[in-house]
Formats: sequence, C-alpha cells, structure tokens
Amino acid sequence: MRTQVAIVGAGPSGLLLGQLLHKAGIDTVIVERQSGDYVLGRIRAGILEQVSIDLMDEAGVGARMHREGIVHGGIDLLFKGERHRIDIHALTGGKNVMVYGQTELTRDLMEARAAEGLPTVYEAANVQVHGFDTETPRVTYEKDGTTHTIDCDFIAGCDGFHGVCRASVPRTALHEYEKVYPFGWLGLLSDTPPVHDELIYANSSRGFALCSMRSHTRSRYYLQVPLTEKVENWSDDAFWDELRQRLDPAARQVLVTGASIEKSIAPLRSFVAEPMRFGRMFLAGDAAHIVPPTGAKGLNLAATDVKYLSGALIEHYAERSDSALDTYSDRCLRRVWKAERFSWWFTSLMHRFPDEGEIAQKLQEAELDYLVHSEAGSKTIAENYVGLPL
Ligand code: RFL
Ligand code: PHB
Repeated sequence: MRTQVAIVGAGPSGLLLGQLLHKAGIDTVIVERQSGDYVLGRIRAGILEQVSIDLMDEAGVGARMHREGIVHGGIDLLFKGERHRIDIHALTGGKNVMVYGQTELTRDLMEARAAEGLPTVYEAANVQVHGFDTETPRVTYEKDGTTHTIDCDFIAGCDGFHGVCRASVPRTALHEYEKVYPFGWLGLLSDTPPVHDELIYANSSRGFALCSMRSHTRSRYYLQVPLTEKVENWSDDAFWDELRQRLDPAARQVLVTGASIEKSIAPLRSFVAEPMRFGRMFLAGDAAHIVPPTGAKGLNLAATDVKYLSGALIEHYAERSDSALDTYSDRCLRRVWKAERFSWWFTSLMHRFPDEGEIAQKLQEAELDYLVHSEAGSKTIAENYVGLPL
C-alpha cells in the first residue's frame, strides 16, 4: 500500500490531521492499535479552547459541536470554603471555552472519515516505523495473520504517550523532560445534572476536587487521590461522600448523586520530548508531551500541533516549500512549554502535596486570595485558561 502521509494513532490528533489533510487533497492511511469502540470508550478531556473549535470547523466536522457544546465564560475557584468566579470572558476581551467531550469530538471525526471512505486500519498489531531518516519511510503492521507495509512520504506519530513512534527514535536524538506528581485523579461520570453551571476547581485541606460536566444532564467529577489508590476501593457512595466534604456548603446542598457510568484513576505527569521532528517523522499531541489535566490543556495542545503540522504538509505539497516543516518542532515547543508551565503551576496551586505540611496549604490559600482579588492575577489565570495566542 502507498500513501502520502501514514498516520500512527486514531486518537483526536491522528483523526483531526487526517481530516484536515483530506480537505487539502492529501492522502492518508491511519493505523490504530485498538478497536474504534475502545478508542471511543476512553473518557478523557472535556474543555475545548477556541483553537480546537476552529480546527473542527476547518475540518468540516463542527456542526454537532456547535449544537451540543456548552459555552462557558468563567470558572469558579473554591478555597477556604468559599467560591470565587474568574470571569474569563470579561478578562480576556470576550474569549470563552466550550464543554464538548473528547469522546464526542472523536466520534464526529471518526464518522466523517468513514463517510468519506478514507482508510483506517483498526486493531493493527505490532505497528513499526522504518526509515524515517531516509527519503523512503515505511510503516508496517500485522493484521489477520499477515504483515502489511505502507510506503509513504511522511509519518505522523499521533500515537499518544505509550506509542511506538517516539520509542523508535534513537535515545541520543531525543531529550525527555519529566515530572511525575505524587497523586492521581479519580474520575466519575454519571447521568446527573451538574452541581453548577460552570466548572468548580476546589482547593481543600482534604485534597483537590473538580466539578465538570459533559452536558446539562451528565456530570464529570474528579478527586485527588494518592498514587497508590485503587479504583476498586471506591464505591460510588464513598466517592460522593468525599466530594461533598471538599465542596462549599451551597454546592454540597445542591449536589445530585447517582450511579457511576465510568470510574477510573489517571496518574498526573508533566512530560516533554524534544525535538518533535526526526527526518520524515513528526510527533504530535500526547506522543510528544503530557500535561497534568488541571489546566485542561492536553487535547488543545494536540490540536495546535495538528494545526501547525497540517499547514506545513499542505505547504510542502502545494508550494514545494519545506520552510514550515523545518520550523514545526520549534513553533510547537514554544507553545507547549507555556502550557506545561501553566498546567504545572495550576496543579501546584490546587493540590495537597503529601510531604509539604500545613504551611503549604496556608501559602496556597494566600496566593489564591491574591489571585481572585487582583485584576492582574485573575487575568493571568483567564488568558492562560482560554489558551495563549498562537
Ligand atoms: P491519544 O488520545 O492518546 O491517542 C493516541 C492513539 O494512538 C494509539 N496508539 C497506537 N496506534 C498504533 N500503534 C501503536 N503502537 C499505538 N500506540 C498507541 C492509541 O490507542 C490511541 O488511540 O493521543 P492524542 O490523539 O494526541 O490526544 C491527546 C488527548 O487524548 C489528551 O491530551 C487529553 O485527553 C488530555 N486531557 C485533557 N485535555 C484537554 O485539552 N482538556 C481537558 O479537559 C482534558 N482532560 C485529559 C483530561 C486527560 C485525562 N487522562 C485520562 C489522561 C482528563 C483526563 C482524566
Ligand atoms: C473534564 O471535564 O474531564 C475536565 C475538565 C477540566 C479539566 C480537566 C478535565 O481541567
């Protein structure tokens, strides 16, 4: 099989890249290790920045997102038992974010790809990338007992943190920066109305909590838990009891509880691999970088990588110019590091760190008090939360 761009991974990065390239008349084949249902079953991001909304529109798949997505112009920060609204819309000159689940975005992209008849190989085993430092890169995979080869001009490594693309680069060609946090997030999804009409980020002496949503009838909640915690140890009742204790009295009173649809624990990590290009292979999204979810940046960073990569590949084919491909890595990393900084800072401000004692809580509360009462402080949060300019 031959294609112009072989894409490894059918998560949001790979699917969005495939759709944008297709719009520009560029052929792609996507190879994905899992089944389509498995990919859709992963409950992950919930918040889209304008850059992601615009890309969905550009890819021609924004209609349902505009119908069903919920626009938010603010977030609540809860500390010392009181909530304070950060008016993102006013502080950023009219910018907003949108609640639209990663599952829905992925479904829209998957369906559009299938409707166009574009090739996606699901359940591809033993995917390998070859010759990306030559003019003739290849991707191989096994399916139905046969080894298949895709000859291509470029490989897009959209295969997430545990993927094969970054892992195939010689160690000497790569610099990895990593911080693992001493806690995870226990997430619960339920068909209950959200406790509030915007998100609540809670700093409490019992640990961080987040009240998010997927729609007006579906809620997504998270609790900070020790890394050693097992999801089996958390009954739904135990989750709701603990969440209540981390909320303010007003929220506690209106919280509607119900059976969980999904419950899982995600570890928190900051990670960047530099550079993001190796000859004819380009990394995009979680394959190159991970942020802790506190700033809601992961999916949005992936979308920005895809914006830059699709633009650079289109320029290569349409204008025979490689200048945007040559600057791809530097342009992405500049934005990546700013989002890494914000996500690390917001995580550090909102969570309990096991070894830091009572003074850390007092210092966080003083910083939060400053931030919510200072226009400069609030603006810093708002402009990072909606996404810094491209
Ligand atoms: P994905 O989604 O991990 O997709 C990679 C795909 O590659 C496949 N794959 C392979 N395919 C072939 N061969 C191999 N060897 C392969 N190895 C892997 C995988 O099966 C998978 O289908 O990466 P992508 O596309 O770069 O997308 C990144 C986002 O998924 C991620 O950044 C976000 O989910 C992060 N994130 C959030 N981001 C936001 O912008 N806003 C949020 O509100 C937000 N909340 C979150 C989050 C992530 C979370 N978790 C669980 C990590 C909340 C949570 C709890
Ligand atoms: C989510 O709804 O899953 C979500 C929202 C905001 C975050 C992280 C996750 O910061």
